[in-house]
Amino acid sequence: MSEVVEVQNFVGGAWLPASGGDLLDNLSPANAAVFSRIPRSQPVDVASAIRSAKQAFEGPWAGWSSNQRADLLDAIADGIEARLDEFAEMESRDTGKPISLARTIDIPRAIANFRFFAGAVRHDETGCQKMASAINYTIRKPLGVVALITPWNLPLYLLSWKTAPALAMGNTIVAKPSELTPMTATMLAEVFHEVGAPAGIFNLVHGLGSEAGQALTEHPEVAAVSFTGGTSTGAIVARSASPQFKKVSLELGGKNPTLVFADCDFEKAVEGAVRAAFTNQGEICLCGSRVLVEESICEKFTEAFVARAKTMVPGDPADPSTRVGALISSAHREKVESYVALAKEEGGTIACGGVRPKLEGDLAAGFFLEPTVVTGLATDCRTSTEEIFGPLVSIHSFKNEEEALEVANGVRYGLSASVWTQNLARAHRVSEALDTGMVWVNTWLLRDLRVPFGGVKDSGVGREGGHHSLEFFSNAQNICIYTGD
Ligand code: TXE
Repeated sequence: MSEVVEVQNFVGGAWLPASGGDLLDNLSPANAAVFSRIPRSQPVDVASAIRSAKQAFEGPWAGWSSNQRADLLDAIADGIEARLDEFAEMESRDTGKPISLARTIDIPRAIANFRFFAGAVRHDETGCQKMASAINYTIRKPLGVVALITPWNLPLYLLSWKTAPALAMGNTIVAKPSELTPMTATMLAEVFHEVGAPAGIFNLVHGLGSEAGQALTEHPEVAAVSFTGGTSTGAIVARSASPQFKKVSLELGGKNPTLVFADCDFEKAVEGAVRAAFTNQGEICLCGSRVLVEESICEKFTEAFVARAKTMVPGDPADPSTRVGALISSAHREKVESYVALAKEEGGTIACGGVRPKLEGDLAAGFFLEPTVVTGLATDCRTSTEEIFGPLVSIHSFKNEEEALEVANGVRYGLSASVWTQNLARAHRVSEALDTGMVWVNTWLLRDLRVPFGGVKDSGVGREGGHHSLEFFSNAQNICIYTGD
């Protein structure tokens, strides 16, 4: 048995337990074993982290130039990179995701986020509007203390996506990672400590969403809340932050369609649709969980899709050859399984998966579920329209473009979509008609960090990425100077 690690909060540059001393168990999804304990922070702990962040905001940090802040972000990136394997192993252990994914996507992307925003703020510019008798120019000012609340599916990736632009613009941070995946956030705090970052610019408070998270969003000294998580939690966050007119960015759920037209490159479309469905066990808000296929190729496509899904056998996340790992928790696996049962009640056929794989040894206790494909469902039933956030997709056929769009847009979510066609005019037409914040054509999850990231409808409010993030984490101030008639 490996030792259970006790993690602490990082406040004002020091490691501290929660004031009441209460701890929460943190499990490894691959074997259900407790491997760390985290502070169950209370509002008083959150208040003390906010105080530290406020002091840091008003201290020497306020005088740092954007170049100095960019240098710090680069040093953080270097610090993570120097421990890349350790970060990847921890992320895989904490989330149940395959180590190959953590090593090639999650951690490299976290490093890239710090480097990207270092570059972005170094090259940031402002405009000047000249009038006959005056000149206007705009400066951007930091907001103050910002709250970053992040989920369990891409822990370091999403925390770094918010931390880097927040610091780049001169804010100070109180971060609350998901209580289910506290480890790489703690390692990030270690890196801040190692590189000698000013105390209090990055504070980390562990605990439950309803306690520590809620206290953070409600606190009057928090100027902005950047939240990624479930749609219903997003509504709670908006309710507590809005009365105080805090800036709020909400990146929420999705039920993203993959639209496959008969004129697609068939092999590439199958491969892309399977990747969109099951990457990270389907636990990414961008996953394509509804596959809509043109009638004339639907049967052939479904056969190929199912054949490929069957090759995605869940296995030990620590094994470099594993492509599908464990779900985040027992409760989450039960939620996904409840949709397997619901799909059957709603008249669907389970074409593959839907059951727990049989794994040996410790892994037998892990939260694994086989990639699941459901056919024969109505497009408006609950399974076809609600966010499941796991390895379960439904395949539906459509007759024409109009029907495809009606189904694609017929849900409360509007985060992303992917379109598979070789007809250029259709690619443009369909993309524009989709009610989503992002569309991929003949690809999926190809990301340029400059482009706007975010959704419409119940998928959220606001955009992250490039200058969108820099604008969110700052207030514009226009200065108009009278130059004479
Ligand atoms: O997320 P929560 P959960 C979806 C997915 C999943 C569902 C629930 O469908 O099944 O959400 O997952 C903190 N005030 N996504 O319950 O609750 C919480 O501690 C302030 C989509 O794990 O949204 C955590 O740090 N904070 C998604 C963060 O919010 C609160 C990723 C997210 O947790 C809080 C994850 C409160 N009252 C789940 N309550 C995506 N869009 O990528 C909780 N939190």
